[in-house]
Amino acid sequence: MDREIVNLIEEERKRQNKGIELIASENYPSRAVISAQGSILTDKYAEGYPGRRYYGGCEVVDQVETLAIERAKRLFGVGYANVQPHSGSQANFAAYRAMIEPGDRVLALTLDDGGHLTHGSNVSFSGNLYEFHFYPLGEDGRIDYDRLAVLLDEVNPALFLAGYSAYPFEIDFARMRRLIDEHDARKGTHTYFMVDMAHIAGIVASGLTDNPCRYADVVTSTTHKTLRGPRGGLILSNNEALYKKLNSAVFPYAQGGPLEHVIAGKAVAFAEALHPSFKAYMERVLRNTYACSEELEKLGAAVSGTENHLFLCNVLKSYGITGKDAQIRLGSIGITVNKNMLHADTMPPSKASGIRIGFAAATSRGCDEKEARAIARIIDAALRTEDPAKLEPLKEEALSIAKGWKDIASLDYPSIAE
Ligand code: DSN
Repeated sequence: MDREIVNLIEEERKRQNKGIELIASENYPSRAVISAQGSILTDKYAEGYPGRRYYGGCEVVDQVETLAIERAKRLFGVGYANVQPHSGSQANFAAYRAMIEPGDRVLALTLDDGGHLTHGSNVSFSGNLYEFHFYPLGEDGRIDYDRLAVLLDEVNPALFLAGYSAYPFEIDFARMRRLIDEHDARKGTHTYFMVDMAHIAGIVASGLTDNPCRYADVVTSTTHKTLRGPRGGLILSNNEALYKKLNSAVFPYAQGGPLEHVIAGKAVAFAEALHPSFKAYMERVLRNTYACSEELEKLGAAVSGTENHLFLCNVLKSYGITGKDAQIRLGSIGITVNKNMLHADTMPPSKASGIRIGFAAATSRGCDEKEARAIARIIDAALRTEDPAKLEPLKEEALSIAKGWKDIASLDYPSIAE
């Protein structure tokens, strides 16, 4: 046994259990997911797809991957699912490859407003391979659909991209589809529509928000955020003309051997998300997020408001400290958040004016609305003081809330596979 690593895993388990996790992109998968992911399926090479592999001995992993594909298709109501992407970034890489050529124009959300590195940042492949143009949020922090219509005509992109990392409101995918169709009709063009639903995949799966697969040519996702599976990526589509292109964009273009142990974890998570109790979990996530946001607002904080699992708080405006300092202060009392750029932020990304707060993880451990409101009061009090004597009781209160929740290594969720 590798004592050093075992000890570090134990240390991390204690850290996760001890505190309150509010990073909006994190969650706690079930023991069933972790056990599938930590299984001997990691031993098997299986380049290719079920029934069409480059190695012998794939009879069993073919069944694993087929189960994952079929469950993903059922969960999201699509004709095509590729469960092989190792991450959301690789899913996006393959999705672009299937639809557009290097140098093509893409219209995506401004990165500071909540886009992702793979949505056109110059430090990622996306900004290098493609010509990204950006749409900003409106002054109210929401998507300005009228401006989108204008920008579609101005930029004339080959691909329009929606789906964000820090957007707290519902996205009107149907309206985006209409805008793209109207633009194409006006200009005699064809624009692909892609949605990266990594953050909201669990909300989509539970039917609590509109399903982008109904409107987009390709939908990419991660499997670990609100969806609560293993770390990994996913590509979905109802555009039959793209199925083969998407497969070959993942393998052999972007990746070699699929991680069948992770794919098994994805299959387990999809079966859990297909269980009716998953919707109740997502409803609790939304209620907790709203409760925390509302309580902070009552206390005078400048929050974005929320219609999903996350919200933003302008800590510079509310408390006169940067997002970075707020992240450090809250970390010191056992609450983990991340600093976040805000619309038209005047701070550099390394400091940022805001923090992002999400409740997918805390809710998995048992957080309720009363606790979400108590957490808001602790956050507000902690961001108003630097005095260690005042922070200490807040830390005790935060840790005692987390102590009442389930141990992260003992989480089991109902599944349709049982
Ligand atoms: N790192 C993820 C997030 O925190 O939103 C995006 O990939």
